[in-house]
Amino acid sequence: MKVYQKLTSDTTQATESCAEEEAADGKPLCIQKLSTWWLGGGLLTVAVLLSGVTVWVLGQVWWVWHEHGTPEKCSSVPESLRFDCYPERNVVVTQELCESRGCCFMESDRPWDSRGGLPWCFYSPDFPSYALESLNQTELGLKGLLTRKVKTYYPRDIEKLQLSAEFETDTRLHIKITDSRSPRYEVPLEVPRVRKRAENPTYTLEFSKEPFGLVVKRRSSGTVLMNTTVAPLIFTDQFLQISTTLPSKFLYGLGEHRGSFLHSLDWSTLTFWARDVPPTESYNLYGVHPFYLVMEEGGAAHGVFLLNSNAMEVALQPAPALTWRTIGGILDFYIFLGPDPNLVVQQYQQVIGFPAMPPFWGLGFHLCRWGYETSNMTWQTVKAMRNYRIPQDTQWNDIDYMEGYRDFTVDPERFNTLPQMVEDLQKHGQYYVMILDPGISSTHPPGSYWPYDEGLRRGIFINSTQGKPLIGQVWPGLTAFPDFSNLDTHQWWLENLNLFYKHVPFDGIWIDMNEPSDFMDGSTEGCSPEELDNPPYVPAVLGGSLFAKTICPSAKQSASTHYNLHNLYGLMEAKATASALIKIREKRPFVISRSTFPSQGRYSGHWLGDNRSEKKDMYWSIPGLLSFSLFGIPLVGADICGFSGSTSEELCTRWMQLGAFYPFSRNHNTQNEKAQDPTAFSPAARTAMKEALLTRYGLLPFLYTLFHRAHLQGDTVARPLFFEFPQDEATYSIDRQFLWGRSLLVTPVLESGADSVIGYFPRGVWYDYYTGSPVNSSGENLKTAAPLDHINVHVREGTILPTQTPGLSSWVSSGNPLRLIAALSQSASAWGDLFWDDGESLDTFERGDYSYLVFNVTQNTFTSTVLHSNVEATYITVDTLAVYGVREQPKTVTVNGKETPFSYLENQVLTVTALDLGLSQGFSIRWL
Ligand code: MIG
Repeated sequence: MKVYQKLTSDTTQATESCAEEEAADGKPLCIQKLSTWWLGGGLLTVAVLLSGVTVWVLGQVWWVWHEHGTPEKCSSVPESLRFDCYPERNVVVTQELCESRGCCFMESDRPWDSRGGLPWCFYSPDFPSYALESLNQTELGLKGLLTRKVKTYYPRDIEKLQLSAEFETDTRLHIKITDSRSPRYEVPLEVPRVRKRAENPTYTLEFSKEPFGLVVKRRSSGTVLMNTTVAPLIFTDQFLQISTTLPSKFLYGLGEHRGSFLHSLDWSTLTFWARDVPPTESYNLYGVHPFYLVMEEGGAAHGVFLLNSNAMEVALQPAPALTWRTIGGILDFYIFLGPDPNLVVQQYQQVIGFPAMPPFWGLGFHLCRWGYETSNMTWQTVKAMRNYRIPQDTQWNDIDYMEGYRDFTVDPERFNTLPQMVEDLQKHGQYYVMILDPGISSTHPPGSYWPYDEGLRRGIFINSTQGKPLIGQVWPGLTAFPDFSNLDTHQWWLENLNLFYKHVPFDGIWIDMNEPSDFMDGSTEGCSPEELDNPPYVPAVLGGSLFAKTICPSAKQSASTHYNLHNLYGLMEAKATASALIKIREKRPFVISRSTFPSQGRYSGHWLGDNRSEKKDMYWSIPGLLSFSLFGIPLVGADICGFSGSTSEELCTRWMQLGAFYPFSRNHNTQNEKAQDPTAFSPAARTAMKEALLTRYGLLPFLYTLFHRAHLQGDTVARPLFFEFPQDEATYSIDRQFLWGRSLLVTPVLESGADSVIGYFPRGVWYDYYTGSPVNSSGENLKTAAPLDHINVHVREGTILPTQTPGLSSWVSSGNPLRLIAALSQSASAWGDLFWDDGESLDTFERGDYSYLVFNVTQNTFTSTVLHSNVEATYITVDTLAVYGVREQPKTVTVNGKETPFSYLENQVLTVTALDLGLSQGFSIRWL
């Protein structure tokens, strides 16, 4: 009773007072025995707890409930703390069904529906759980044994579990719960090994012995980050469940889903199972990212990652609390203490891996569509873009280029000029990317389609339970699916790409349909009735079954069953594709993948899938970008102007402006819709789009530097405002604006018919990016002009941006002189940096083949300091310095001590031009 009351009155506080037992070495360890959860629930309840459970007792309990109404122990559980005991969606939960599970049934006037809602059937406080039998010190932490004496209502309870808690770093706690007797499937992710136990952990860990539970607190504030004592732990072979309270309602992450960036905790359930479907709220989508970030009171943040690749579900409720349900693998949690949200995301990426450094051209503008009927039609678009002098780095082709939609083929008639077009692109310093789908056509007579014949011969396809390649159906008709968990498959994929490259020397690869998508449910033969295809519990996935529009979970892959590997398909394909690109081109690979999983950023970027040409889809793209920033996949964007449906000139103009600030900027369209590339519109719209792209190209040195920082240490590129202003709660729900790094605030127009936009400006000075005019905000919503040819972008005080005269391709841009913009803080200082290299070689940072410069302003002096230098940076020069926020007109300006002409405008912008300073040497510019 004590426990429950305390939890209800303040869920952020710990349960009972902890005995403060310290382990021998003084490390945080506190074992407490929670007293019986409930003492006042009547004699029978006590009997249950004291004597262990017997069917007879449960029967009596049921009888009492039935005869005397709801026992107090049920009615005392406050609504927000009711943890769903009957999450099955295909059943109408009756009192009888509920009580057969030993749970509390209470109808409520709040409707319960298939997507969540207040559960009518929930755990009673004395629902049997595990007991912590022993706890021992290990080199890195603790190891314990959990036992369950009373079976649950799902088959195959694992009666003995091994618990390990490793204090990996001062800000990272690793908790793993698995079968203590036999190994279970674990995600094959290479995570860094830790050898030494953290010395000054910023967290404490406490346990409840029986029922078992753990409590993680932030040491400095005492905030309870996790408390799993609120509901029973369930660990059966195919149903694993653990619940925890959350210290606040500010919860982010948990993708891939469509919705606002800040999750609603009002009884919603998120499902995780890679699925090909146009993004829709509450559906499981293309990728799976079981990672969340929570903002605590006071501005600290923490994150939790569940390393598990099975179909899963996360139920959210207003307590605030969260329940993980997965149907396989183990419970393998990493908890990151930040305390700054930027640090949380960095710490997460220390586990999953930092993202790859993209080639410079990957940050240029990409143009694509489904439905270029011929290579000449594709080429025409490229020429039209050049003709109108609109920046474009990359031209893409969708499945149209293939013969019969077969991978590694080119339609010999419609796409006969493809090789010439690619050559032409490359001559112009532009690039070519084409799509590949994983499904390999299986219906061609032997000898007529090498990828299939050879795949069969090498045994690289996923097999059905019958031991033969599983056959599904995708674009080419019947197909087999390469098993990318097998390294032989990587070799076969490489050889196919190599052969294709000889004909079409592509620069990057777009991997689609890799959930994997199947137009059939399962296979030509359906799936088996067995428990892998039809597990005892099926999360609330779209279609109601695990094989809805994908291959059978029972299918066999070399690393494990598809049941375990499904969510990893896109990751493994991306890995094979990136490594093939490296071998073929010997340059940085460029891969964009639809399906993703943690650590994907190491191999690819991501686009947000089949959106629609509607303004709400334009809005959804921002929470999409921000979520993938959290997932360590900074190279992300949505189909600009919308994929399906038909765009309007106004929408497409606004979207091109917003899309110019997507880290991955691609306009893509479906087939049978009218063209939506910039050349398809009126001169006014076309010009506005071109201007937006020129702005992007001008900012490429800054964007590239942000990507370097992402690669180096996991900084985000497209960044939520609250990452920079964690003390300002007004920023916590903002997802209609975002930052680039710490410095640039993007406030797009997301409405139609607007000529102004209201955006939140955190406290401080923000300078108009284009003019340098200051906006002084007290931390408020401000209205700014936004005519159709303008997107609002503001520079944060105290930052320095390296920009460049934009060219029509990143290759041209990258040779142009720099314009440095210093936006002074109220104390007249500023800071910024520049990473520069050849833009395409492998591992330039790792090999030291780069330049890194730091820019500073203090005491009226701008200084450039070279921290690392190689030849690459010497070919560009600094032409201009613009200083925003110079309060008084200077009398003189000196460059390296020499007086120089300058201009000063009324809006407090000081400009010095024609500097012609090399980047390889430090310099200083002073105004007095
Ligand atoms: O079944 O390749 O999301 O971008 O244009 C549709 C055709 C397959 C889905 C991708 C979309 C692409 C389309 N593909």
